[in-house]
Amino acid sequence: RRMATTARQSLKIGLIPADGIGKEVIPAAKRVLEALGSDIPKPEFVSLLAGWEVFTREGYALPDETVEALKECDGALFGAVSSPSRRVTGYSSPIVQLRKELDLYANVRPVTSVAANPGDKPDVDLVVVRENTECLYVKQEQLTLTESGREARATRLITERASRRIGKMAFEIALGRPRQQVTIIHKSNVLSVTDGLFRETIRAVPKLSEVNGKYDSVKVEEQIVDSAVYRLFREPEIYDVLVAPNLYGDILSDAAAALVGSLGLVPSVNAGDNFVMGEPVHGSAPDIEGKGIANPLAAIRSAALMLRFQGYTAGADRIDRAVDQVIREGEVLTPDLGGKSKTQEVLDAVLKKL
Ligand code: GGG
Repeated sequence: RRMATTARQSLKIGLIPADGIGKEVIPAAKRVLEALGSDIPKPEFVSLLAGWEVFTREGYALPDETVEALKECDGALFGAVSSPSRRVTGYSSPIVQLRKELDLYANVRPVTSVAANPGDKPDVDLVVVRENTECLYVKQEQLTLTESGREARATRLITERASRRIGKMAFEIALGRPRQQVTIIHKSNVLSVTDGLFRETIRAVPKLSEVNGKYDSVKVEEQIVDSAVYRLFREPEIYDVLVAPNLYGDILSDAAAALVGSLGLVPSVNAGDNFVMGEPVHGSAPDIEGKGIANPLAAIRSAALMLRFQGYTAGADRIDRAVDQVIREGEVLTPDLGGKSKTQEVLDAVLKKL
């Protein structure tokens, strides 16, 4: 999927490392973009703030200046955020808010293993297309006190509009892949109204008049979410593109990362119709923060995926090939992959392969 790119002199990229190891892996991704030379317009970086640490210092997790500056950028890279599990007055997850503010309605998460030889078919090669703006992440939760104790409720929003656009994104991505298959993930045997609408709307996408038969070659399957997780672990090769509501997509893509060795390898982009923000799937990993051993490959691959969405295929291919070579050789790997190398050493190895 490519955004329309006009020939430009420079590429303005907002960098939001946010919390924890985000501050270690985003500079690595920046360094790789800088090393691409003429494969992309000269990158110009804008450092921006967001996250829990900013909140504890300033009282807000997503400064208005960050959102305004992003609107002037051609793309962005986000690191990771450490929201607390308890409710904190005045705090709201900046990544969830950013996706809404910029209408980045799709979170696209390719999960691909590296084949033993270049050109061989990888054992795992799937893409989770996660709806990014709705479901339980609308964060409408209420706590009430009843005669029998506290009662918590959450609203789960599924709209036809959001389901249709994420469906179109999934079909579009499937169209560019050899298997051309979309699996709709839902639980409409229990949640027949919300998941029922999601499933029905996506099934109807290929028949939309404006689609004009474009997706007729794409095979449509569906799977109940719990059985999808089971089959993902037993026979990942059955999947190509999985399209899911926000919460199922979040969980499924982290689970799928286990199939390729580490969460530290899985990239994503938050994509809208006019803007794309790369983001490693992993979180802020406070247990390893500051040790210099965070795996930078997911962030580096997220930079490649951002470029791919922007239409800079040559630059994206170069990064992906370099990362694959480093993984395939297996000599310079961080501890999450069983290695002993530092973030900087992995970055240096990628730069050498570029
Ligand atoms: N880069 C992905 C990431 O930050 N994951 C952690 C996450 O999703 N956190 C949600 C939050 O803290 O608000």
